[in-house]
Amino acid sequence: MCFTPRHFSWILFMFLLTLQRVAPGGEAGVWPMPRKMSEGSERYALHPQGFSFRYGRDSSAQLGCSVLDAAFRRYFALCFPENTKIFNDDFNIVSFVIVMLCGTCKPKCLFLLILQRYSGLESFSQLIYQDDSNTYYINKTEIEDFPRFQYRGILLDTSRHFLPVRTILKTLDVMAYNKFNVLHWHVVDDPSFPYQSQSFPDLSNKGAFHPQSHVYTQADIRKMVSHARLRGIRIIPEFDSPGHTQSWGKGQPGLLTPCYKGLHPSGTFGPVNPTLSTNYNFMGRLLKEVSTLFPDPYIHLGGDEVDFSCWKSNPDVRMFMKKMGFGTDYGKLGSLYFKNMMNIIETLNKTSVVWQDVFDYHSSPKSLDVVEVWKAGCYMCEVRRVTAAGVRVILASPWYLDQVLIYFCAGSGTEHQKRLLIGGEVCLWGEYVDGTNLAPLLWPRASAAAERLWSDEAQTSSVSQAYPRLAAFRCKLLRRGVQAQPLFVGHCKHEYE
Ligand code: CP6
Repeated sequence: MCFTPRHFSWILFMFLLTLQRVAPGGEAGVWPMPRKMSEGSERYALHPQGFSFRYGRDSSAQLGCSVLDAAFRRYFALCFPENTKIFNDDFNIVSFVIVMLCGTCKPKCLFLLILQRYSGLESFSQLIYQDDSNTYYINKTEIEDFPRFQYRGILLDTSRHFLPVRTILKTLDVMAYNKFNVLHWHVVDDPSFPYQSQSFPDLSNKGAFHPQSHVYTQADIRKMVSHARLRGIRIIPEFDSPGHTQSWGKGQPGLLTPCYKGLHPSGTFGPVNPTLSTNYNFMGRLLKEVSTLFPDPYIHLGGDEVDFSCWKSNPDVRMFMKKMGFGTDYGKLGSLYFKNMMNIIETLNKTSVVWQDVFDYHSSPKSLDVVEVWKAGCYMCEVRRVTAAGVRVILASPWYLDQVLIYFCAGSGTEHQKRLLIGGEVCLWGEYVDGTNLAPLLWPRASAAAERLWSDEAQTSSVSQAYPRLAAFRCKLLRRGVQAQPLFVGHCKHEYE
């Protein structure tokens, strides 16, 4: 049996420690805070040469489970940053064993027990520290853990600026350190279309900042999806429409609505023209390609900030409105567009996510699958409105990183409504972000949201108690080569090099 990232079952990790006890003195701690953690004062020395992660005899996962085999290798290097070249898979080395679903232990063993859905390795790695002679230690610790929300995301925007593939891969690594499990990839938008489509190569040939150097090839995307999967992260692509589509128009003539000034076309274009069946055929073919490349069941359709004024100006659109009996309610035209888009998504056996705008202008909002709430103001009011309609919600409002408001009052409405709030995400929009500043903008600020999404609300609502823990976690990020920005005055034992 093996894991799939979406089906991490309850796993019992047991770390059997058989080394001699030494004096206490750790700087341990796990971010985001586990549900239950009791850290003993006895510490145990760890020797990389004599350490290995193992599958227990009774473990349901065994060697050959590629996700875990790869995780053991990565976490060995993360646990012992100065000994990354060593990796023991020689079964004669007797040292530490990860036993999954194992009930037996030799006498004199010590247990570090971590019970959670996944990422026990991450928690384990954060507990290891070094003394001044660089010996590795871990304190006797018991952890019981599971996430508060199933959806813990980060939005990256690759249209305002191109983000190099290696930057995205590195971000996926750091997301895993924070137990984030969704990358919401806002791939395309007005400024550029960096997705290289097999069926419609002109979209990126004409719509990307550069047709070769500033595009994501199908191979690039497969690499990202696989890198994410190994870390328990889903990638949800967003192809935002009908607004935010200026870059699409360059490679797909006829897609966008020609805007009019009086009786004549003004030469500018507005949202996707919702009156043409050819446009839905195009969208169907594009999204079919996208759905085979991204295995995740969700596809984000966007739908935010649709400016109706261009539709209003266009005589063909006005005639269509008349024919459909929509009057002057352009929300009905938006609804029609989304009904057609969601039919496409349904035939692809996918679930669609839309921005809250669609819920607000849609004539049958109950038919939506998942709504992402992003506007400021009383966003919990909006969450209640959406969940009252029986629709699932992802909350982004409190975590716009240009206006950080970290603490939100969850648990609003009936028990059923609470269950419909499936999680939240940090949005890092790309207007002022590229490969040079992404890491310090994200980390450790997104780490604060990670804790709201993972940990028990009551245990983690004090900013003053979170501060020293977050400062310590930020030092651990530096130690792993992440350019996380400082919280305030202070130092780390290992500064960024
Ligand atoms: N781009 C797209 C954006 C934003 C949205 N959609 C946005 C709006 C307001 C703020 C930040 C970002 N840049 N496509 C809204 C979801 Cl404050």
